[in-house]
Amino acid sequence: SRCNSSWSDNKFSMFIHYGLYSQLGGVWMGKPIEQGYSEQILSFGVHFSDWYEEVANDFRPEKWNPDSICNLAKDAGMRSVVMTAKHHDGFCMYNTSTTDYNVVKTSPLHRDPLMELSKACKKNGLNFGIYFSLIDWHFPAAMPISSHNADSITPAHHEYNLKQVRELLTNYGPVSELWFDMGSLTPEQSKELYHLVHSLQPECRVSGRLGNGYHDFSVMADNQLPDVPYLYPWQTAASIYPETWGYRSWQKHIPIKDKVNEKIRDLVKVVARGGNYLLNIGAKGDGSVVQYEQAVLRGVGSWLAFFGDA
Ligand code: FUL
Repeated sequence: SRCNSSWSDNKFSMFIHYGLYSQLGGVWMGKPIEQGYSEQILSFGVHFSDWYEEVANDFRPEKWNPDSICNLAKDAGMRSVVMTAKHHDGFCMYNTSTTDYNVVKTSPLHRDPLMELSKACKKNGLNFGIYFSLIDWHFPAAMPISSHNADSITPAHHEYNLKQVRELLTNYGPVSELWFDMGSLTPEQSKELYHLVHSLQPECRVSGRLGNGYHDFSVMADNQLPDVPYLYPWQTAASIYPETWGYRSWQKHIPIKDKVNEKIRDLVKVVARGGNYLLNIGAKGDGSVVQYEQAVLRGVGSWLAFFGDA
């Protein structure tokens, strides 16, 4: 597959996990849920109960401010921003005609966080990318759920994914990367999605987690840092704390300077081996960014501005 130099130039990028789970912040029925990542609380804490849907009634992205998020990314020395359009919980953070289970429909504000971010990225000269979960714990035809992940993608679920990906690549401007995650697809399903992406946006880079070898760049395991260089385009996606990607209200923090040093070291390790480093923030339910995470990103950015001639 072709190598897009602009994607390879995105050495350091921002990942954003923002969805219904952000509203829960890792707490269910007053109890901190320690098992699993907080963005997967539907599986580990709520145990697939329909009650999770009701979280949508309280979900209001009133402090979602894509311009300030873009400023934070730029302060950090990042060149692109990749946001969760749909995570495993199936809740769409964008305007879709495929389901009413989407933020524009359910939230009283009727805002489209993904659209606002896409526009802000354009305005701020940043590339804009989209995370899309291939598994969906809400779509009925994706059932039964045999474990916390689906073992396969049913034909109806695949059609649903195709429709959603088509919307995302038609309505949200230029997308630098489509970060497919976690599917157990047949080779035909992977191939069809891969070609759909390129037919709609030839420059969009497809992540390795689409499966079956259909990708433009490979993705390491979560938070994995390789010891050797790779020539093929690749990326490490990392979270600020390995325990979670989604916002966790009870997360413990080590001193900021230690966390900044850790992330600078990881960034250098990845970039020196030829990879791209995608560092995550977990927005709160109202869309605001955790102070600690802002400080960490700005700390890395100050170091880059001082030492790096990026
Ligand atoms: C994983 C997902 O299962 C996590 O929830 C998270 O989104 C991470 C970036 O990818 O595979």
